[in-house]
Amino acid sequence: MTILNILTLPDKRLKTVAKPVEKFDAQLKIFVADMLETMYEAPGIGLAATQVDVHQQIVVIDVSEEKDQPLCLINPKITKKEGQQIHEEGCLSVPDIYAKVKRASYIEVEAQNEKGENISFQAEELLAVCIQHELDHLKGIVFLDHLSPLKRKMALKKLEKEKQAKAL
Ligand code: K2U
Ligand code: ZN
Repeated sequence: MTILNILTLPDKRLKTVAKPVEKFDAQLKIFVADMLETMYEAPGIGLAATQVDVHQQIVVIDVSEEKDQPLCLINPKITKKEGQQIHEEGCLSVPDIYAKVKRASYIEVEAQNEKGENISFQAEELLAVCIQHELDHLKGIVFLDHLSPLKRKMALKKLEKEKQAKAL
């Protein structure tokens, strides 16, 4: 398996809108395995294909304590949103930047798994936050886009400073 390169802001490829997956073949299964390995190694609790410069509607998630409950969502759609929750979010594509984001507290999801089988389920709390965060990536949206213009500008400035400091 392969650790994939994760794009970071201000890379404009993160703004790409992902296309639906049509072929559920061995190559897709290998790519999903590489995404999971990349996510666990980062470490993170979610990863969207957009973040590794593959613009297809694929996300992997694992919010379990033991990191042994991987979830792969292909061509995912949120079919119902209810309530509100505010959660401190980070992002593997926006390193070392954290901000509070308001999202739905309860969602219903329809997707396909890596075999192409239809799945549907409900999610709350951190799983709901993570799914909304990852499905944003498939639309070319990062969590900073939910912040006020001033907070987003401050976050991007901090990100730039940290990148410059790392480059020294
Ligand atoms: O998309 C990503 O970069 C993965 C995020 C997913 C995520 C962000 C915020 C809240 C829930 C999920 C990474 O896992 S960032 C690392 C992280 C892990 C746990 C909580 C917050 C941030
Ligand atoms: Zn992210």
